Amino acid sequence: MKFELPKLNYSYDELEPNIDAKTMEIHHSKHHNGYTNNLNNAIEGTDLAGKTIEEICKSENLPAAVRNNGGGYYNHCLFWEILSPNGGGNPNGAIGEAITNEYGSFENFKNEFSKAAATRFGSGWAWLCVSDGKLSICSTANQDNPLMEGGCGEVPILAIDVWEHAYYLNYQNRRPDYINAFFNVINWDKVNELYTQAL
Ligand code: MN3
Repeated sequence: MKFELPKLNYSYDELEPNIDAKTMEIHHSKHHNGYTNNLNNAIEGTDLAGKTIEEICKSENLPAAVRNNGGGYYNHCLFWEILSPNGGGNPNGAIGEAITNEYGSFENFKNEFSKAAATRFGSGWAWLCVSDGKLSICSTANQDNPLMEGGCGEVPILAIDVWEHAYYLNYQNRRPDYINAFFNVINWDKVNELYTQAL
């Protein structure tokens, strides 16, 4: 069973003006598609074939091609899922309560998450993770993620891609503006679902 590029729940232009259609098209159909194909090639005939992407990410001593492309596959699958044209606003439900409990207020959470995303040097990701109901924010380099060796080991429920390919066409060097716009398209219902599943 090969990994497949997931279909999006929205069209490429529906996240505008926060994320532009051209960026979405290239990001999904070229970048994510490339990670998917390269992951399939890298695991073919190895004992990683047949494992879930989570199991692969958690495996020790991953070859670089599997780590980079497996991370690229997993990270973007989560990223597309937690975006929505009807997203944004303040989170409700269990995740809303957990954020307020952990960070004092949604604004404070937004500041801390944005700081993690803005200060990740070079290419990488920022994450909101959960472990035993407790939330934490971290960032990783390249296509690494929290499940991998060296990661925090917690379950990711929110992710932002801060590779330049995620924003450069529209925002050029203005990563903070992209991070701010990302908050307008977060699908908090989905994040809440992932949070409650991880409890
Ligand atoms: Mn990307």
